[in-house]
Amino acid sequence: MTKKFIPFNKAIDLTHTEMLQRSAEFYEFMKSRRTIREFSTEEVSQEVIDNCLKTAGTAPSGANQQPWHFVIIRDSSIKAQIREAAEEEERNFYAGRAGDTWLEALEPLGTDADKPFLEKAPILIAIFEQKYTLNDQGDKVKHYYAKESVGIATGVLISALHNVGLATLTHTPSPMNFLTKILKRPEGEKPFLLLVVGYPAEGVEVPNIDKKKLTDISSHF
Ligand code: IYR
Repeated sequence: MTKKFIPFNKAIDLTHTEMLQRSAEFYEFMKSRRTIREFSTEEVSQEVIDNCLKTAGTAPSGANQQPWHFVIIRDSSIKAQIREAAEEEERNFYAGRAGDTWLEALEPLGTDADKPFLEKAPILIAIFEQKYTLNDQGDKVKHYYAKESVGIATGVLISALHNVGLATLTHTPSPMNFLTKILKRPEGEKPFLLLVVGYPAEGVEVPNIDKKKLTDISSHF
């Protein structure tokens, strides 16, 4: 019989000094991640992507239900369909659906309805939230905290990709139901995010924006 509980093996054991150094180094490294919107066409190894996906799959999830599915898209005709559908939504968004306040908030990012990166980048990863799955009898099995769980897994994936020098763009055309159709995903799954993955284009620039200070993002009791 398989045991219900097994010993926990701590991965690392560090002194305070080592912890301090490692945490500072990781902060510096993660701070260097930037969302970019221009990609090179250089291909990315599937073995590397597989390791990053497996890393994302280690994320904690509600009742360990792992309510995520990642669709890796390299096919140019699928990318073209996604671009066409996304740009249609984005044109509506920028032409009025967003409203003035939202567009003002986006102004520093310099975004618009054109999304050439959806065809140019070597890989798109469509991330789906499994709100429920169907068991063998066809009954719905509800997933708990699905959105939180897939959000955590996506964060881990972005970090894993950054860890190997790949650039990412978190793209959320709204609504994104077209992804369900184009990618033929089953009922119970909802598109969560479209992650654009690749190497940055030569000379790409990023918005001159800051992160909030520690004192602005944290407090103590
Ligand atoms: N989805 C649109 C608009 C957009 C919205 C947010 I919030 C952003 O942080 C960036 C863009 C687009 O991709 O252009």
